Order: sequence, then C-alpha cells, then structure tokens
Amino acid sequence: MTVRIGVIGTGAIGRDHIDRVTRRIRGASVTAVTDLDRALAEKSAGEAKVYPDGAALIASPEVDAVLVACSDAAHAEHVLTAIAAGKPVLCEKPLAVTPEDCLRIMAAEESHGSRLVQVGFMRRYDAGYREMHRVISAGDIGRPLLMHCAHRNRASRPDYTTEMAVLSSGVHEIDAARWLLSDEIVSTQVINPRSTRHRLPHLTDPQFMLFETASGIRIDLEVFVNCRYGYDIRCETVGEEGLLRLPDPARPELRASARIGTAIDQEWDDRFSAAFDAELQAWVDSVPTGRATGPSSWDGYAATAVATATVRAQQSGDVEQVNMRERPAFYA
Ligand code: ISE
Repeated sequence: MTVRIGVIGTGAIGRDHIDRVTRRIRGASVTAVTDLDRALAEKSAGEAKVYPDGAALIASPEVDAVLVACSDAAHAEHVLTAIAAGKPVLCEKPLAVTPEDCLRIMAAEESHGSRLVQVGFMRRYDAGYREMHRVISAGDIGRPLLMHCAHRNRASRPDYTTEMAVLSSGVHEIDAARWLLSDEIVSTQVINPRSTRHRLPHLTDPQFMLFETASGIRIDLEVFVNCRYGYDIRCETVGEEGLLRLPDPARPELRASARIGTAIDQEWDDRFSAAFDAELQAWVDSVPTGRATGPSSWDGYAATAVATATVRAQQSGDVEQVNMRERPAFYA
C-alpha cells in the first residue's frame, strides 16, 4: 500500500517533510498540500494537488493520512478534524498551544477508540537519544538523579519571542526528559542570567530552566537561541551508578594548521535529519495498521502542560506547579 499523505502547512518544516516523503520514505507519496499562502503551497506542491484549506484536504478521498506542519496555533483544529474523519495524523510539535486543546484531542481520540495521533517529537528517533533511553531503561546508570540539558541555536528569527524559548525550543527537552526518565515533571522555574548582546531587545536570551520530576529528579535546561556558533543539543544524565551523555553527531576529525577539530551542525535540519527520516518512516509504517505508535496525544498534552507552567514561571519568577491530569488507561 502506498500511503497518500496530505500536508497542511508548507513553511520550512512542511517543505522539508514533503521533500523527505518524496525522496527518502518508503511506501508513501504526497498527494495533497495546503497553506494559508496559496502561492507557497503551489510552489511546494510538485505532483500534489493544492487544496483551499485544511478541512478540504482532510476530507479528500485522495488523502489517507494527514501531516500537520502549519503554525502552532492552528494544530489543534486540524488534528481534531482529522480525528473526526478517522484519518491518522502526524502533528508537528506542539500538539496544541494550550493543555485544554490537548485534552480535547485526547477525548476525541478516545471516542474514536484507537490511537490516531503521533506528535512530532523527533528526538525520540535520534540514534543517540535512543541509545540513552535503552541504557537508562536497562538500569546501567542506576537510578537517575540529575539531568543537564542545553538547547542552543545559532541565531533566532526576528519574530522569535521569550515564550518561544519554552514553547518552540525547550519543549523538545521537556519531552525528551519525560521519555528518557519515564517520569513526569511536576514543577518548573526560570532563572535569567545576563542576556547576550546578540539578541533583539524584546528577547530574554539565554534562559535557564529548572524542572523537578515526581520522583525528585532535577533537570536543568539552558535555552540559548543566539549562541552564534551552531545548533548544539546537549543532554547528560547522572545516575547513582554512572553518567550518560548524548553523543555529538559523528563527524570526521580534521587535523590541520596545528589544530584538531570537528564540524558543528549549524541548523536543526542538519543535526536531526536522520531522526526526521526515521520518525516519518515509523509513522508511514504505522498507518496501514490503524494504530499510531510514536509519541502520543498524552505526550503532547504533558509537554504542553509543562511548557505552559514554564511560561507562567518566566512571568512570575517563582517556582510554578504543573497541573496535570492522571494519565488515562487509554494511553497506558
Ligand atoms: C524550532 O521550532 C525547532 O523545533 C528547533 O528544533 C529548535 O531548535 C528551534 O529553536 C525551534 O524554534
């Protein structure tokens, strides 16, 4: 079976996914695209048909599965429409911008009766993160006590805001930490060091976030989106019996001019290209089975609940509690 995919949103990540499905993913093709900017959709469409909006694309008999890659605020609406149509959906992170919308998605999915939604937390498909997950789950570092993370971007776009450091960037580490530690984050705090002179005046950068999990593990996360030197993602877990560190991507070592060096990725799509491929392939493979396998709506909800509390913490300067529902048996 060739899975016929409809892509909603043809901005940077949408175009990246169209290219990926067209050139590298087995068993799928892009048959439909849409974007608020029709000219942009037409430019990215290739062989695919351009639809006037997300609802028309989802309803099309030429679409088996939906990939939501539009602006964050529109995710929930399209995911709910896809669930109502009984179509599998891969939604870029975040699942929705409010916990309430995530809960609506969970309720709709539960009434449908099986998992239809996969959330685009693609770090879970990165080889280094997967190995960390395996080692922690095997108990090789004993009980985890601490986690140190950093999320660094070379430079932020002019429309990037202080809140986006949590909602758009830090949310990746929030999900990765929950997944690696099999634990939920219960409280959050944000501390701001001196800001870099390489930021725009509206932005607080870098930021230092501190999380605590239900079992008492402490996680610190530096989000620094104008670090200048590259796209650098770090994660280190300290356990009772040992320490585990996310490997840097394998790059050859260059020895020249009396120095030793390796290249540093400059953008997210270089650093996580293989992870995105694996994520998309896993999603496409799951479509004919009728049951999504990757990060679930529950994971999307939990990440948004923590992110929302962290935005509160940015504003209050206090430790904020994360108010989360119990995990429904449906997502066990
Ligand atoms: C962007 O949305 C991403 O997902 C990137 O991985 C992240 O590094 C960047 O800061 C976000 O804005």
